[in-house]
Amino acid sequence: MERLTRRTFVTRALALGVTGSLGHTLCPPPEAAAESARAPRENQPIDIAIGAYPFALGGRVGNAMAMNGSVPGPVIRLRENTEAVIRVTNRLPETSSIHWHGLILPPEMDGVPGVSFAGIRPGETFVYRFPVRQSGTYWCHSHSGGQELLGVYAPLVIDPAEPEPFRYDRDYTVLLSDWSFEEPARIIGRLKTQAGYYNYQKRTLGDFIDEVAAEGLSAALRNRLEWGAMRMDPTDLSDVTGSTYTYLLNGRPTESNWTALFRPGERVRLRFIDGAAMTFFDVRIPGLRMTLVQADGQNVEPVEVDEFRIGPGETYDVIVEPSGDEAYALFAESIDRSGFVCGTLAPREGMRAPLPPRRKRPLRTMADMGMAHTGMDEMAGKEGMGAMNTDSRASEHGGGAAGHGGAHGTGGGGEEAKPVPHGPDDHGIGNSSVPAFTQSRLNDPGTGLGTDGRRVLVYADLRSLEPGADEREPAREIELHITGNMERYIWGFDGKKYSEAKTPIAFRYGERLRLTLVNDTMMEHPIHLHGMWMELENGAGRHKPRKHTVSVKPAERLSVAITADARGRWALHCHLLLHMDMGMFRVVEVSDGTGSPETRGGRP
Ligand SMILES: [Cu+2]
Repeated sequence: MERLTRRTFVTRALALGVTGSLGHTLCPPPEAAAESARAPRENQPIDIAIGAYPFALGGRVGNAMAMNGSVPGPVIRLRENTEAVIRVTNRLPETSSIHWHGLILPPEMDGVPGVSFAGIRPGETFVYRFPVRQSGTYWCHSHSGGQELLGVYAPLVIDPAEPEPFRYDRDYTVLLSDWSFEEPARIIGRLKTQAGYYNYQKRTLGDFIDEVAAEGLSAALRNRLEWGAMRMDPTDLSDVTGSTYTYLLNGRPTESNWTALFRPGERVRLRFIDGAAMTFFDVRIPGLRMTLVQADGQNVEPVEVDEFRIGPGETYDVIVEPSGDEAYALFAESIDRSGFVCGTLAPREGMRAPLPPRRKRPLRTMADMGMAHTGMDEMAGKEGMGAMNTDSRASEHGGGAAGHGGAHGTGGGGEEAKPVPHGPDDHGIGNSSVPAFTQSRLNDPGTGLGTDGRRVLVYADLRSLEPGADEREPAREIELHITGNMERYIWGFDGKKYSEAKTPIAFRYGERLRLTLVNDTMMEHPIHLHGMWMELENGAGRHKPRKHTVSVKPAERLSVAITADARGRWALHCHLLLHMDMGMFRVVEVSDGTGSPETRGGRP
């Protein structure tokens, strides 16, 4: 069997007229699909090779790893209600794997070494074979060591069997990621030695003088002392920042201007994927409203937004209607404002929109610190309280948010959300800070967003288009605390790294349960569950949005309902790659009966 080289798949993609201006797409039926009316053949295998790859960027060449010789790998395009057959050959000198992020499939096809399969040894080919029972925008990536960080990731698009409930004239995948010339182990080493190593944006003496001028000496001092007492820095928004990262859009930096073409008046679907190892992005297209139609591949009631924050692992599909002979910036800024990547939406190649002005680095707020009750009033107004201004924002914009923005529930499944005091367990050495209170932040666009008049997506906006299939109220609740010790750079759940967790988290097959995630840390964590959907309890009633990755804000408490409908062992982890690697990882075991599945742990 011929392995697809870059040239052959570019040629095929062009022949098919498929997406992306680079156009490298892997479809199962390249020949059959040319006669587009025909249903794709089911067993036409897709071939993927994972190998070392020299990645050129800004005059330097890095040692990347890649799928079929490109970062990201080619778009993999499947069709709902077919069987996927994907042959993955490992040409690296180490064990590798591909995980199909967001796909519901048998556990042995999920691709997590040590959890549900052995991994793919050097030189071996592993054949993934699974029924495709869903549609939408997803992605795939290696689940072995730092391979994902080094480039082993690709968009995955599943075309639906039935027509979609929205219309568009063309679509593009827009995969955002981060690239560093530093080796993953070196980055971890630096973070272990000095937590704020990559934070070059610390508050300076000049900032302090400004604060004294604005607030008076005692307020400025008190503010510094509070942060100092927690050994935290309010400018710490990301572990790894633009000081080492170049941010990429479909593998391209801003300078190379990745461009999506449109004809004026067309409806363009943009499939945004955050495939970064460590970066949350704030995404906007100045001059265009975006109509969000899917979240994590699932149809949602359309929401109009100017901007959305996307965490590693999440996907959002939006439709835009550019008009005129004008270029628009596809602008994705890192959460800490230390960098950005910009592509272009234009009627012709070679055009470029002006770069939007950069925004100020935000500071963490009292809500981020979990001091919701005690210090909120005095801090409001000086730190740009995200949580405080969302109500005015929602009513100002009306429509989407106002309709359902007020009714959010969490933890108690729809009861009025109140800040919840942290329990007596401080989770030990694995957890360096314990917020006094955690609370729902489903109406909060997040640190640094929501104060400039833009309509920013909040989780409370998301409503599944179809009502959920399982109407049962969860019969039990599992509370899991997201914990970390930034100084030692260890991360975990309930104060324990994965290596210290004695047993898997046990789900009973068929049960309906509530997983409540409590973020004790001062960072956002995108929590990803394999094998089953998480239905976000955001006040949408039967229309809870289904997500595979849920971003939990600092000092936030949120709940998801889960139907444990997939037997086997599944990963549950933070999708910040270094957090996962440093211990924020668990195995969930779904089994029959009432017994807890003891001591069958295993390392990924
Ligand atoms: Cu994390």
